[in-house]
Amino acid sequence: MKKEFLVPDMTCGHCVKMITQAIHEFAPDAVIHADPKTHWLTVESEQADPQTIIMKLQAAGYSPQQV
Ligand SMILES: [Cu+2]
Repeated sequence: MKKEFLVPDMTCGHCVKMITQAIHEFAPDAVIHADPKTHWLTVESEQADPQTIIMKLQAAGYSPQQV
């Protein structure tokens, strides 16, 4: 299943790395596309539900919005 988020404070490659790690920690199957220029984050995963993704990214210091 594919989930899309807008993460305004994902602004560089470091953010992309941190966000990718935070998601892979609980959903190793996730295929992640993250673009720091558009702040768009796409997560394809059977394991990761949107609420958990938002919670984990907030814990990592980011402000994701589901779109
Ligand atoms: Cu950054």
